[in-house]
Amino acid sequence: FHLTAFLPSRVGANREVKKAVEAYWGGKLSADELTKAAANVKKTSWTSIKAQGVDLVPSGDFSLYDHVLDHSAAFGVIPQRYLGHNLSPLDVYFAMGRGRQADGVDVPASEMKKWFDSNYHFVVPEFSETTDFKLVFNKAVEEFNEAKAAGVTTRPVVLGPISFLYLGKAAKGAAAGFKPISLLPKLIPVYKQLLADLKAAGAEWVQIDEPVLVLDAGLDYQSQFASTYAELAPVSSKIMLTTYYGRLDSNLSFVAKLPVAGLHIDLDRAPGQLDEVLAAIKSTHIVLSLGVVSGRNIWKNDFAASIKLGQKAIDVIGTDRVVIATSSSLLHTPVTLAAETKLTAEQKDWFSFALEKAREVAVIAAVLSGSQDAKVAEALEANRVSIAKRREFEATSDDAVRKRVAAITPEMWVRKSPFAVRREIQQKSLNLPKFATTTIGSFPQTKEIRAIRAKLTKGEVTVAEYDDFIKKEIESVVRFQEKIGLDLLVHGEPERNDMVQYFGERLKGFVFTQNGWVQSYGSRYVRPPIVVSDVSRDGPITTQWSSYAQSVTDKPMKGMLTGPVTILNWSFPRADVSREVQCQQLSLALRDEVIDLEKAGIKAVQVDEPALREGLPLRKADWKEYLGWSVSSFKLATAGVTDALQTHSHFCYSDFDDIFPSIQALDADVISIEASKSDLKLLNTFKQYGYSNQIGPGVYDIHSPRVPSEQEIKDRIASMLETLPADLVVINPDCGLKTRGWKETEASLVNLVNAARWARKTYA
Ligand code: THG
Ligand code: ZN
Repeated sequence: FHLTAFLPSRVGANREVKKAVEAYWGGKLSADELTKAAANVKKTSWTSIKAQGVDLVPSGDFSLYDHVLDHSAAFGVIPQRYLGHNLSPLDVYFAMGRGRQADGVDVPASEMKKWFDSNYHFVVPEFSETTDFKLVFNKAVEEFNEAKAAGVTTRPVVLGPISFLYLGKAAKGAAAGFKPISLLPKLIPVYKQLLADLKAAGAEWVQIDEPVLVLDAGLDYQSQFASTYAELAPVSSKIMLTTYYGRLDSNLSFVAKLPVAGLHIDLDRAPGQLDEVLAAIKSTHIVLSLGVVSGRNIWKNDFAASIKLGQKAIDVIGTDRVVIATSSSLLHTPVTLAAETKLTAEQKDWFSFALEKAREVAVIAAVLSGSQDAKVAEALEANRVSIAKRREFEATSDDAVRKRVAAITPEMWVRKSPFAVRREIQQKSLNLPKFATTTIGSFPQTKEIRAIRAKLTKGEVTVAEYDDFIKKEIESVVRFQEKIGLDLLVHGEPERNDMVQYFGERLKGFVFTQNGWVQSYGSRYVRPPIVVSDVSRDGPITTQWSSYAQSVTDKPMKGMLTGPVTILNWSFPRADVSREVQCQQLSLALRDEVIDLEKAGIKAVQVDEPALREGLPLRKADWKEYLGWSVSSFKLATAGVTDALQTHSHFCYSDFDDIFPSIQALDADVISIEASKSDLKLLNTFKQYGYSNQIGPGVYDIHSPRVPSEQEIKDRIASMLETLPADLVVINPDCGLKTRGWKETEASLVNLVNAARWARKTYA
């Protein structure tokens, strides 16, 4: 009887990998020292999962940057632009992830995309008809051996060939109509080699992840799945074909016939699929791995419910064919609750982070297998008590908030006048030039800013001292923007840690961790707030900073808020109330904030919704419902003001083709979108549908330290204007600048302002 927790061994309880990687980039750690730091983290991770009682410990999921990038590097899928610079393989790898601009080398980063419906980004592989694969190194084998040497026999994890190709894109120079999946016949031999080596190294099982199987698109690859796994299975260790984040649905019919030894399903997101999966595999020999412990949230597992699911499976296919697991990789949850000292005992009792989840898997499995000892019985009883207490807490509610949500009417979603009317009124009030320049909101979060915030947390400076520092910082950011000639200014957000955490901390209904870091991309981490009860606002949150910023300049100042959908999608939501209702509660709080900003004399307010797109359900059948409540939540937050207030919104990942009508329906006066890396192709969508409001497609990529030249930006504006009407275009970078240094920020924005001036003359 087996049990597993996909605990990613890549983080370290104290973000050791982040620190080591950044030290390596900064020249403070050698490549060898980086490898050693990584080895320590892996070892700790493997041994600590094993110590929780898990027997199928994963390996191979470690990454210095991103696991999809690891596969690209291992298979030699390296775009030409990263080669020939005399860089070590490690530096080529990092250059692909984050770009490189040093010692005469100047290459931008590869595109990043959101990993399914999560807040994690992967580096998009680039394929063309000339792509050849070779096994440059076998990370799966190396880490299997590494774990073995550390005393842990693991079940290696590899991303499956079909999902790997699915996640990639056609490279710029690829032939017209080229589809990455056409490379499958060339890729299979390399996977065969990888898997055969793994088998030879002694791996009994291998976990092959094919998350594409929870998408509608999975069905397109039906025949490829059959032929690929028919080739892989004979040479491989036993394959645990792994799906997560959703239901197999119509893909189940062919998945159940694949020649694999095991199938993993997500019963957190899709508990309803258990019956049909059992029916489909009953007469096969397939072992079923039940993902009962959520890999996506932080709520304590309800053992009684999980045991019921497990028992149902055992009744149909027998104990020998059942594995208990987390629903997905634990990449999306913090490492351990043990590090949390500020949560109350009551709160702590509601949650499980990755290590605690590993223990939950072990307990559930012990109960189901009948190998229950006193310790397990105790854990079972403790869980019953905890779950009952949480239910009791959930029964309490904030009546004022509930009543306000119940009283929402559709009129509250709409602005007083249509865009064309608002636009004229706003033009008089803001007086912005054609091709107005602005930024997305944040400016570099310098060491000094982080240091003083840390001091405030520790009580080493007073609130007054901190506020003074922030004011000076705001003033200097304002002066900088005036100096280089930006038109619509921002205050730079020095007072904010993270755009979601900041609001969560100032709203009722949330709790926070001290060390609950979750990887966002590369070496960047976030600490998602946790929604635990009804959400409301006590009083203004941002007006003091925005009105201070406005008071030190004659140029218009843009207020800056995080939208309701994004706060919800980047938090851990509560499980007892629908996401729709949680979002409406957030919207009402933000609506009050937007109104307060207008009252304080702010003439433009940006309500960011970068997470709107990623929250889109994985199955098209579920889109309508989500888009219905998410769009109306945004509108509810932004429509409480007069026509004179210019609303802005920002979207980072602009795969909008499918949801265009919803973007239009938001009716923001101005939107800014990430378009610099997607080669502006999405602008065609805007043209095709005739987007009517103002729009600022990012003119350069801020996710890399590289400075775009003035000419590059001019070229971008010129190509933008091939599809967009000049009078709708706003000039801005593609995202906030908080991760950048001042030097590159200044150089880039000067180029941006000059390019906008050029556009004013050229397209007068
Ligand atoms: N906040 C949250 N999620 C996000 C973003 C965000 N997801 C998408 C996108 N933005 C990811 N971008 C970043 C950018 C910077 C950082 C994290 C995610 C970052 N993190 C600091 C670090 O890792 O050093 C820690 C932040 C802190 O000190 O609080 O800089 O903006 N929720
Ligand atoms: Zn962004």
